Amino acid sequence: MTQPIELYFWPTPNGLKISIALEEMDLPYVLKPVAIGKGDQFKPGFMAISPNNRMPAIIDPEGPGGQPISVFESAAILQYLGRKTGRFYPSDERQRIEVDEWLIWQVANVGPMFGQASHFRNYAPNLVDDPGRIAYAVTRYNNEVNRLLGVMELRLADRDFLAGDYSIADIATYPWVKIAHVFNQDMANFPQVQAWIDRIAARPAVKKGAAAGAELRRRPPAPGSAEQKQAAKALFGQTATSVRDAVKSNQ
Ligand SMILES: N[C@@H](CCC(=O)N[C@@H](CS)C(=O)NCC(=O)O)C(=O)O
Repeated sequence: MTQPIELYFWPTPNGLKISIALEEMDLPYVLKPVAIGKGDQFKPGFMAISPNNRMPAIIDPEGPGGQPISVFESAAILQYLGRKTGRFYPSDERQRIEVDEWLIWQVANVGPMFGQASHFRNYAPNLVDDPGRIAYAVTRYNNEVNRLLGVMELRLADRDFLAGDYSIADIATYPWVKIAHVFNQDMANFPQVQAWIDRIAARPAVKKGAAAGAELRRRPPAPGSAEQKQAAKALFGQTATSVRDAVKSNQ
């Protein structure tokens, strides 16, 4: 019997990429929650498989040669799962390069820029004390979100998916882009992107994967609340020293 893949996960866009992929690929999996607002990402057991103290990560008990393997970084995980199953990741080299381009476009652009837009919108401490001071950052990252939606709008003008057939590039991009409206984006300006979102959202496996860990999900904590302070302590102001200390205190 196939042993389930362990998915180290929290229900954020980066985590949901992998639950969606596992559903699409019909691979059995178990969720291993990593409560990033509480500092689980610094636990030595997790750091051993994800040394950048970020989720998602996976352990596949039946990796290459039938032996266990761990993988961190969502793009590496998606490529691994695509190669393992032969699904949503073409084997033809030209088609594969196109998928890689858009997959890496996602992890190098969409994730970081949407992530920073979310940070300054939901977490930056000056939001409470002095909202004017972070206006530049909010504008900067919302503009980047807007620019990236524009890139997608052009790309999708004459195709249904980012790179050939529906692929791991779409799976990686979907959980971030479907929440673009949160960053003051008017999706009426991006009809091709909205149609792409609707096309992907209608897939049964996407519905299932996007609901993974629903019981763990909460609204971003209110600015200034105790919960926000705990999350801010775990998540922000990380330095080499603070990460090393957090790992030590979890030993
Ligand atoms: N490039 C990474 C990004 C992963 C990432 O940023 N994960 C965030 C949650 S969305 C995280 O684990 N944060 C924990 C922390 O900041 O300490 C990937 O694509 O896997």
